[in-house]
Amino acid sequence: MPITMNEWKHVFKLDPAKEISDEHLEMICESGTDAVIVGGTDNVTMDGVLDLLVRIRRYSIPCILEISAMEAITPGFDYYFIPMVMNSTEKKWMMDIQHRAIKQYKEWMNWDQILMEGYCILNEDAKAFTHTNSYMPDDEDVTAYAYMAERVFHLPVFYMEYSGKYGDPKLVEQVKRQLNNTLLFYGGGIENDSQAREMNEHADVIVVGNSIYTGIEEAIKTVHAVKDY
Ligand code: 1GP
Repeated sequence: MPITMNEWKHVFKLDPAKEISDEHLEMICESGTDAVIVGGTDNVTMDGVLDLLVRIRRYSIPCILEISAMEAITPGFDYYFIPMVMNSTEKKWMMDIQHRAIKQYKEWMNWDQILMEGYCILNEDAKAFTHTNSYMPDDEDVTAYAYMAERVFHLPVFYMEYSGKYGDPKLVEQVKRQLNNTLLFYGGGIENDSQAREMNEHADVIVVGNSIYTGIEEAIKTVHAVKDY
């Protein structure tokens, strides 16, 4: 794992299928956040990914591609995150697409740059939830997935994904108690500094996505809410 990731607290996630102005992108990249992730579920194209990569590269911020579509993988990012959806009902999303990617690209894969994420998708209305045929786990299921992510699969990241919905801070706290080495990422519905602080109490890293597009000023404040200056 890249050493500095242990110190991260906040990342922004940009969707390559959505428009962002140069002005807003500059606000994101110069906000003091720890990294920018490029990732989305629908309409992720090579053009959209490359456009963001080139524009983010004007800044010194670490830039990560979260891989959701094989056809949109490109070199040039600092890191590549590969989700394994633990609460999918289909083995495909936990194992098979990763297997296919490794079979095809293993000669070119630099494992210093690649991190696997144990994903648990917790919003039934999220596109990723239906796309991956996930089921809604109860709290005990979720904590068991977190435990498995660390103890069975030794994954560097366990990601509680509420995409589009603010989640349950008590469950985030319970999940954190399962983890000693695996980092806990929380993403979903963070729109302001108090939500950012609440989730950051237990999650190692909070991910702010949608509010970049719906309320940039408030979204920027989430950085200062969780980072010490
Ligand atoms: C989405 O977890 C991220 O993958 C962030 O969620 O878009 O709801 O902020 P939001």
